[in-house]
Amino acid sequence: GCFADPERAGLDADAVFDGMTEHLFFTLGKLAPTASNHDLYMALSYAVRDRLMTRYLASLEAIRARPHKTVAYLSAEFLIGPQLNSNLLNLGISKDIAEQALRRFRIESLDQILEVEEEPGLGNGGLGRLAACYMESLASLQVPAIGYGIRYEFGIFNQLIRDGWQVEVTDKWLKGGWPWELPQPEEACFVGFGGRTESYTDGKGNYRSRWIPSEHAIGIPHDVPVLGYRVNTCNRLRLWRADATESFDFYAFNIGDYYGAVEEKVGSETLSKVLYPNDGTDEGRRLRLKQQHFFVSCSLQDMLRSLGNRGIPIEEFPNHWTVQLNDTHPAIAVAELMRLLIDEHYLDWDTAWDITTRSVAYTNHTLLPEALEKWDLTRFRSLLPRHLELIYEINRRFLQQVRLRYPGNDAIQRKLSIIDEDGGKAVRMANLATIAAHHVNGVAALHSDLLKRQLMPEFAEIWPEKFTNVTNGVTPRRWVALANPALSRLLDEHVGPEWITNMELLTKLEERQHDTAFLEQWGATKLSVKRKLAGYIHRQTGVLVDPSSLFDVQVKRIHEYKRQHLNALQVITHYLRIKNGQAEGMAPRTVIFGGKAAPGYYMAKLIIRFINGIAETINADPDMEGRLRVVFLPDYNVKLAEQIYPASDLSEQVSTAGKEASGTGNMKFAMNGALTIGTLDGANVEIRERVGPENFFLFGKTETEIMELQTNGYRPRQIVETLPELAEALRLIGLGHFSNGDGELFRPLLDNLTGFDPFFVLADFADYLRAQDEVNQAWTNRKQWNRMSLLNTARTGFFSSDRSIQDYCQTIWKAEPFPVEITC
Ligand code: DL6
Repeated sequence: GCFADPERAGLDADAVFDGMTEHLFFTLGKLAPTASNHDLYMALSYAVRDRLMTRYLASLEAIRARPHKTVAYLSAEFLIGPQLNSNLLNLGISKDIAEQALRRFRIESLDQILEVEEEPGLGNGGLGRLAACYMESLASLQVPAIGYGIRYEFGIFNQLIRDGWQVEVTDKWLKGGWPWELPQPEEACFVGFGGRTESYTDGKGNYRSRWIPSEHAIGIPHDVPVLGYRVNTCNRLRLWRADATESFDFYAFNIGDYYGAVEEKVGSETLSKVLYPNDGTDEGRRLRLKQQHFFVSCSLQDMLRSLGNRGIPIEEFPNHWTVQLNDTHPAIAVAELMRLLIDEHYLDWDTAWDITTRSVAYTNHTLLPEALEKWDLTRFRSLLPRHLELIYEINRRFLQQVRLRYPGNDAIQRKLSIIDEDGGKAVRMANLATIAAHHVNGVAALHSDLLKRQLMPEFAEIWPEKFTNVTNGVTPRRWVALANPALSRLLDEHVGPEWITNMELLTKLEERQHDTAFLEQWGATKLSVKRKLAGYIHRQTGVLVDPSSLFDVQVKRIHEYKRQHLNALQVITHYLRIKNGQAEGMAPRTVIFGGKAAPGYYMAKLIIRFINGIAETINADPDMEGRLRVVFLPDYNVKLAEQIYPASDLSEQVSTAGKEASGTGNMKFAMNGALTIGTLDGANVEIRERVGPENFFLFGKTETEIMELQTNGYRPRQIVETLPELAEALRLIGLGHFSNGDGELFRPLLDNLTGFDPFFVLADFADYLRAQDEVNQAWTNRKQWNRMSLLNTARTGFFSSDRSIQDYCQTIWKAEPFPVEITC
């Protein structure tokens, strides 16, 4: 069939201009002469969206006409970032073409329009952003896929800094209208909650169970097209918005209970209201479980329906869908798929279990015990009574196997059981996911290894073939081509434009590692990008920074295990060396921090206050002029990240070994030519292996050494006694030097560090200072630095999400590319 409306498919400037003109008038009801930048952003976005539609519909039609296995990526978070520029790039509408069209509306640069775009903050951090990179790579590799998630009305909060403290502000990302979604009310799904279960005998005399929910919600899909890079494949992100089933409960309304009548409506609509702002902690809120079941149930119903619509027998499910659980947030899928197959499609247990276990795979993203989801049993039962019955049966059958394998070993049974019987009873979602999944993977080599050895040794013994690793990756389209056009031009020239879909080609850069002129060009390119960031820093914070100083950057969620406070302590030492005249040969530095703290995480918020206190003191001190600057950039998000990674010289990846599952920021920095100062944690290990140990500043205890320290008794106070620079830094903090004389403000942080230091900040401090001195040395030989920087870019092709997706396709999903043809 023909999908192209040639009028609306043209990619040249005239066609884009015509599209904009039409949308401005007919879609937005605006006249060109009075259109605001936001109007023009909307008009350009609609014009671009028109150009996605040909590919989007052709992709849907291709799958309908010729069934092919589709990846269903289930994730509570998709941190997709701004859409306009990415769609322009992937379509092949250059900046120049877009600007030719915009100039006819008196707009000189595309950046003016990109600036007004609101980004949907539908994720907390790494996990959500990974899902977005994977969706982009799936489309670019022409693998049919749907990302299933929630269309939160309010995404991750916006962060303001007031008096040095984080203040959270509601993220109203939809307020100006969001042009990238296509609501599909006709494909709505019903989801039940609460109520009870009952047994009955069906017409054939079979004994069955069913669920009578007490409450319902409707999920309305909102589809966001995800176009691959210069291909016809345009997949979608299907985000569910919760609606009430009835506007009013008419019975309650008639008896005069007006407020009671609107209660259920309001209750159902709050379901997709807000993203929980947690990263690395599990608050175990009832509404969160409700959200999870809501989007998972809608998504599975949608998958089953698509088989039905195409006349494919339900037993074929695993050949048409491969369902990836992005962490345990969608793990209820195991029980819900069983319920749908048994209760609603009348399959027997064994068939249903066979279908489920052949379809579902699980990715673990954290070993932190506080981040492993557990649901209080009573709460779980009251919300999902039928699911609990099914989970009990899954567990009973599984524990029978365990009993055969480990006769009389009660401890192993208790440990592997889906039901946690210690203390308050709870449902362990990671155990449920692991038992049902055909593959369980970690997200970096070290993490996958620790997953097997520490978190799940018994599961790994029972099912060694189930456990595997897929090291994370990031999309080079967004994180190099879009974010760093200056570097991209250089790569195009010296490697050829194919690097963008084949990052391994970047090794060709190594030929230039001794070419002085090229290294100078490399350094000049970085400097040009740093100038732009310096301008942004000045506009945002009022702090003037020198673009030729070393940009030393730590951006990520604020968490004790990520150790922003270790970095902050190092900054104080640097400051003291300058003050004490011991800073000879220390190069000027600009230390940049950014990141949000979970609103309920007191210590993380205090760390933000701490960094801002240090920044204030240092930036106000005339002795620091031209030598040291510290900035905390508020509201770290995808848009800001796109400005920061390309402008960084040094990437701070200083988490306690064994705590960061992978990290993905570390990859974005290295690709953009920043050198890493880091521990042997997460994907740092693999980055170092690839870029070469001589191009990486390693410090800190290994995961094994940390464990030993923990077992043998760790006394942080003793460390302070042996390190005068550290003692002096802590003493000044205690005196209120960084808090306007208030010696109490950072007391909890000091007590934490000198008392327990749960993340071994002080244990790694001396070695961190040593590595920072090495950084300083290396920076003074700029040619050598540029060479190291070039080698980082040249050797980090492995960390393209294209490689990760190819790994998933081959080892876990058994999914293949399915090129889409457009016939006219
Ligand atoms: O896999 C994506 C990302 C990793 O890069 C991070 O290392 C990891 O912390 C993050 N995990 C989560 C889950 N909750 N926690 N913590 O966000 O996943």
